[in-house]
Amino acid sequence: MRAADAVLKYMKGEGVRYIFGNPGTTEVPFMDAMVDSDLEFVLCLQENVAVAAADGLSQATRRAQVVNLHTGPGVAQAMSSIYMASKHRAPVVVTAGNEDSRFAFTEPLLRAELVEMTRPLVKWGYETTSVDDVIPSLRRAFKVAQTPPTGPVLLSWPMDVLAKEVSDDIDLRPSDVPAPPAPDPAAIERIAELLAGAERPCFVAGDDVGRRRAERSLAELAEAVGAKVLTAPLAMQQNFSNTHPLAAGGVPPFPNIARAFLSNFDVIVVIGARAFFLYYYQENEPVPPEASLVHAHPDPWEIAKNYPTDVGVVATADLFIDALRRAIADWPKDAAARASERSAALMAEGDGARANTAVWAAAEKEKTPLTSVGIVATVLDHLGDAPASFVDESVTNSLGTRVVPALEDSDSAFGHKGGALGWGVGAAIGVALAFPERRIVCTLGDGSIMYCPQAMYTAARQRLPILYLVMNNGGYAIIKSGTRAQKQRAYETDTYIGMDITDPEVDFVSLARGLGLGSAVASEPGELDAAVKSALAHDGPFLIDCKLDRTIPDLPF
Ligand SMILES: Cc1ncc(C[n+]2csc(CCOP(=O)(O)OP(=O)(O)O)c2C)c(N)n1
Ligand SMILES: [Mg+2]
Repeated sequence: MRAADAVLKYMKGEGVRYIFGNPGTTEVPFMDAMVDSDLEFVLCLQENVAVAAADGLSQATRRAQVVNLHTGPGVAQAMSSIYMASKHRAPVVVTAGNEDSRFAFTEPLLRAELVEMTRPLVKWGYETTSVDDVIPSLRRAFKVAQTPPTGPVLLSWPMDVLAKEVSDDIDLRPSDVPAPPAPDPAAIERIAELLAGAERPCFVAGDDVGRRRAERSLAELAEAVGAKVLTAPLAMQQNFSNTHPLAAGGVPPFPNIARAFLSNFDVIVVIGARAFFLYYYQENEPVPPEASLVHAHPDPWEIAKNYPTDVGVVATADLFIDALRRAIADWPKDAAARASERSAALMAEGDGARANTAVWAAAEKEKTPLTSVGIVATVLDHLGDAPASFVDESVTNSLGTRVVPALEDSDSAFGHKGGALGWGVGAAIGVALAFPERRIVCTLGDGSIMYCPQAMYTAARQRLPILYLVMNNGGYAIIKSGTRAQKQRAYETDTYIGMDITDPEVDFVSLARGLGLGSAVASEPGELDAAVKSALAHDGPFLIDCKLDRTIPDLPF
């Protein structure tokens, strides 16, 4: 068989079902092999969409997923999503064709140094120049991508190499992904001791908690310790149930408020998050110096990177939490009694929180102009008990998607943390393919969706049940807010250059229709109600252009 046929067989053995991509001449051998493969090629009309969809699918399945791109142009086009995959630590295997190696030396049109181009963004990159290395390098790519700390990898395939023959008996077995090591028992003991003496401990849950599906185990740990659980700034997944009485919300990515949040605690245990991934410079450090900081992360680079750290542990979140739970089970009686008393008090304190959210959301539903909280609450009314996952890139309107729905596990919500907008429209495709029984609710800013609107074509082609909700506030509200906060010329003149999307307005209803979606506009609650009804009855994706208030929000810049 040809090397390209072997590649597809190998991928199938790794559990791959979809290949996201956009082909060119250098991918001809690969696409020819697709004819006889039972893997499904998901055509994306822009390469960022392909990588974002693979990113969403890899995060939702916790397995490596594959993209196939067109040499220099395709990889260059995909770069912002490769950047996002690296920030998300998403195990995406990026493959790309390259020029025929027999004349690559002459620097022809389709020759590109893909390994060089992507070097800062991937865990490992390799160009296969010998047909004998095609399968071994692919095997290594899957292993590297999936070994914690996980992340994207790149393979460059000169087209003549993939077209060559390999033996029909070639070994196509995948490698086992090495299990992460157990955390250092001495460090776990010290942490258990620190927590035994704590009066106001907290856990800060990062994306490794969701990635390793450790959110329930974390809840049991927090109940045993008597500790609130915050989620880390710019969380990707739902790393802790927002209905749990110990849930204390997300630490905002602004240092001043992050400090205000963390000042309530004397022992801060950060699990599987960067400490801390922030958005905007402010004078305060988020970590109060009088608190003890404990940090567990699978990547040793992250530990003690920025702040004095009392105990650091290299560990994935699940193994860390399990080890700490075992150590805490051995606490002396008096420490266990104090923790249990504190736990009961904190649980009682948090018990009523969801009821208040429901009252707030109900009031928001009645408002004209619409608000994001009201919009999400309306969608939830229509969804009832139907399973759903949320994918969010709605910037200043994210709060509604994370607070209003009951998000009880790490499959229920996905967000982005790299900052390169345009990810969400495509990522929703990957999440929808991972969870075919779920409705996907994808909330997007009117600015964000326009970086990659062509993702919607792929969603329509795959007939995915994605509800795209455009939070249309007429432009870049967050940048306006940040500019105004400088109190300089924009503030004095109330003029925001390059931040309005109003002249002309984008006609999202036509845009979506043109790409094969159902669509509707909603400016007030009655219209929204009718639009959501149509959306849920529609076979395939549907976009609602939700008209929001255009007042510039006051953000904590
Ligand atoms: C690829 C890319 N280009 C530019 C930016 C800078 N940027 C950050 S937020 C933002 C505005 C987002 O607007 P929108 O999605 O409508 O959300 P809103 O702020 O209005 O809530 C921009 C342009 C970015 N993050 N990514
Ligand atoms: Mg906007």
